[in-house]
Amino acid sequence: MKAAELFIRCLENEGVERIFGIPGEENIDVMEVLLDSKIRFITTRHEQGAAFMADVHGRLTGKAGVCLATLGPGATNLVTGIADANMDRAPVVAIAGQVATTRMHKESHQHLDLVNLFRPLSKYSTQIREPEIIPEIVRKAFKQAEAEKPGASFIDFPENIAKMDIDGKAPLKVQRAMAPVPPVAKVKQAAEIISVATYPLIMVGNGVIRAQVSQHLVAFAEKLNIPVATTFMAKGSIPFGHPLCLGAVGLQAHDYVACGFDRADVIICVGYDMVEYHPHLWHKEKNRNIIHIDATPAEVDEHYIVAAGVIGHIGESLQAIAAIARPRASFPASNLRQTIVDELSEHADDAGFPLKPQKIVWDLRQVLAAQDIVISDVGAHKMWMARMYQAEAPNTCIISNGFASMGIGVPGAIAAKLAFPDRTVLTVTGDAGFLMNSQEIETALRIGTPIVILVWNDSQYGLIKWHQLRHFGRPSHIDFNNPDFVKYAESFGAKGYRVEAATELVPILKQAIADNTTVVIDCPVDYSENMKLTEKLGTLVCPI
Ligand SMILES: Cc1ncc(C[n+]2csc(CCOP(=O)(O)OP(=O)(O)O)c2C)c(N)n1
Ligand SMILES: [Mg+2]
Repeated sequence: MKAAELFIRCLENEGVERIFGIPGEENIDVMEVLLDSKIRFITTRHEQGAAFMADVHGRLTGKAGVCLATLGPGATNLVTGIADANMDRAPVVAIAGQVATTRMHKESHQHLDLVNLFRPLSKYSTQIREPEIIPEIVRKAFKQAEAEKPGASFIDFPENIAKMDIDGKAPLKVQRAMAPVPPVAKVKQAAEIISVATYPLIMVGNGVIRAQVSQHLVAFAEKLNIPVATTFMAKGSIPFGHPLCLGAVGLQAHDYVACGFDRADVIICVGYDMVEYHPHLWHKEKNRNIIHIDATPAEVDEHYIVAAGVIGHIGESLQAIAAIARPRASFPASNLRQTIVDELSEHADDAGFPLKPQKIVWDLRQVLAAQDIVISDVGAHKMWMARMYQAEAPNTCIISNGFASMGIGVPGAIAAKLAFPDRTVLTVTGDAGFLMNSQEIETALRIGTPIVILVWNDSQYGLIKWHQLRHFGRPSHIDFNNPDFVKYAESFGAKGYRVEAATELVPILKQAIADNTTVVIDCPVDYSENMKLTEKLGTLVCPI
């Protein structure tokens, strides 16, 4: 068989159902073999779109998303999405074409050293130099991408190798390592610290969602009566409606939930990863007892010196500690939770126009069902979504907060809809982030994935303005003009709606979902609320 065919057989063996990408000259053999494969190729309109689709597929399913590009410029266009996946711990395998091995030693048309380019953006970056190593390379790429902590693998496939004949080789057996049972001594140590704590607090990171151990987390918190805060990327790991849930931490300001950290003497970090929320932001004083419960040892940081590290299967660690730790008699954070809950509905009936961020988030929650999926893009809208969107189940509010790249929203929503066709999928995006990958509207329409794109329109890089006002009191170079988003949507053959009064958002959202096609909603937003929030939090009196 041809090496390109062996390569595709190996991808099939990994359970790959779809590849996102753009064909090129240097991967024509792979594209040809794909015609006879059950793997579906999703042709995108930019390689960055393909990389973000693979990224979101990976984080939603735990199985590596796959994207493909040609050499040189095709591969460089993958970079941002792959870096996002890698730093957000989403499993992805990226594949690029490459020039023939016979012209790599000299200056040569479109040749770029891709293995080195992708090295800092991935866990594993390699080139196929001989056809017989294809089964090992593909297996290793998937194994590395999917193992804790997940991330990106990159494979560079030179065109002359893809054409070679290869006999006697077959895909390798797929094996996944299991997280080990946590050591008893460490479980005991953690349980003792928790038993004598006066105010323990649990902080959950995305690792809990990846390990699919939310039910163990909730049981642990309930058994020991300890309040739970989540990072942006762990939203939904405990249902917001749960009385022990304190919502999400991550705003670089002293938010209500930070009051819990002020009071805490023991902070139990579960599946926590410091790329999500740096410890100096919640542990300046370096005087709390930190318990690290995760699949991998803690990263070194002067603000994250652990009192006990319990390494192994997170669910088993939680069960084992809960079985022997002394439960707390009362839950001291009930006032705090009430304050957080009350704030969410403060603007539920606000008639102001443009719409307040709080009102948009509230209306969205009223319209979407518990299992529906929201993908947030990156900007001020993300901060409001992270802070105020009530996620009731894991992986229902996707926020990139490791690499935090703009442009994930539209392609991410397409990948989510492909993975979960029975759920409504909506992206909340800024007007800037939207235009970074809005070309994928054409992809969504062509492949028939209905998604709703809710654009928060402020004609500005809103988050940057917010930072500038906080630091210097005046904005610098953040204005731009937008196209008419309704006409823009219509020009693709999608639907477009413009919100012209606060009361219109809910009916438009309902209509957009019922339309069952790709829909763009242009929603003007009042970001004067950003600095009001900063001022409010600046003078915050903790309700505990
Ligand atoms: C690819 C990329 N470029 C730049 C940034 C820095 N950045 C973060 S938010 C932001 C502004 C986002 O503007 P918009 O999409 O309109 O959202 P808004 O803040 O207005 O809600 C910028 C420039 C980034 N995170 N990612
Ligand atoms: Mg904006």
